[in-house]
Amino acid sequence: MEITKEKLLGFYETMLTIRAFENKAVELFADNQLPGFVHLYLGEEAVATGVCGSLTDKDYITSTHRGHGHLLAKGGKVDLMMAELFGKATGYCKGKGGSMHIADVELGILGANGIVGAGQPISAGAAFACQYKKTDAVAVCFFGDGASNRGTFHEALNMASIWKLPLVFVCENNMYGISNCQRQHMRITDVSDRAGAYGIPGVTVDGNDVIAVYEAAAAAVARARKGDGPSLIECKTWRWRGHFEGDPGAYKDPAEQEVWLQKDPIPRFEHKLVELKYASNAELDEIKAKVEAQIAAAIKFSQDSPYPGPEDALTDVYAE
Ligand SMILES: Cc1ncc(C[n+]2csc(CCOP(=O)(O)OP(=O)(O)O)c2C)c(N)n1
Repeated sequence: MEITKEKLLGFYETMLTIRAFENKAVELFADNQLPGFVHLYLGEEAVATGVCGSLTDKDYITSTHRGHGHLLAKGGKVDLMMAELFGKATGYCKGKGGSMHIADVELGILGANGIVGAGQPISAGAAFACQYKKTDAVAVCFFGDGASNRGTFHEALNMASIWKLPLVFVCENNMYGISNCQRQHMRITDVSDRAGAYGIPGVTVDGNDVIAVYEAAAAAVARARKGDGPSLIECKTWRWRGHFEGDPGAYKDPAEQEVWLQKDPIPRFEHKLVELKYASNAELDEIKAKVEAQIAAAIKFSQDSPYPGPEDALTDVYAE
């Protein structure tokens, strides 16, 4: 599949943005500047980037409790996202949602979600709406290996399959559900095997290779847009941090962690870009500087923003 230089450099910028956003979130959380729970996406950047790289603004995504990467890759605004993490009134939910409740319907982002597996039926509903209204849009559902054990997963795959919904299920298999390694919570190695039970295509790809993810996603999205129905893509990856910030992740095998750190998706992609002469090291450095400046500005914007007042406690809670 031919991928333009612009698109590849766009992937690079997106992965760097996610990495820089998450690295700063580590520091800010440790410094007590971020209230609430924060689940980080470090190490998984190639999945969101490759998948969202195959979508347009018209398409929909549902996200998870580990959603920053999905939202950034789908075009979520860095300053509004950061302000939401800070609990400030300028954030996406006016500071009342925090990390797990960020949505931007204009961009097709139907929301991060603290309920594991909740995005599966929501994305089926969105895909049904696209099909019913004949809009040519598709929906993508991100979820973890743990969430593929939920009833919502099996119901959503079954309904999407029988109704041929324009839906792509993306399992980011980072090998853990909280402290449970995949080996402890299912008897199969590849979550993609579950697609066969619903008569839809299932494929497993290297989730730390942004091009492999993009190619699989682009094929599944094209199939969905054509009216041929849903697919399941499993992206094998690794969660670098604990389940949430504050969890030291002592249950992980340090040797296994080391192997995965060596497969960091960003240097791997940098190497490819330079080797294929798509970019020089100097051009990549320029993109890095641009991203760092954008994140620094988002942090300043958030720190300078006010908290919501007590008088706002009940606004936007009920529809008026
Ligand atoms: C319905 C429901 N059950 C349990 C939980 C508690 N919980 C939060 S995250 C999580 C594990 C999710 O694992 P996975 O789907 O693999 O996603 P990952 O955290 O690895 O990205 C669980 C069980 C929850 N939030 N919602």
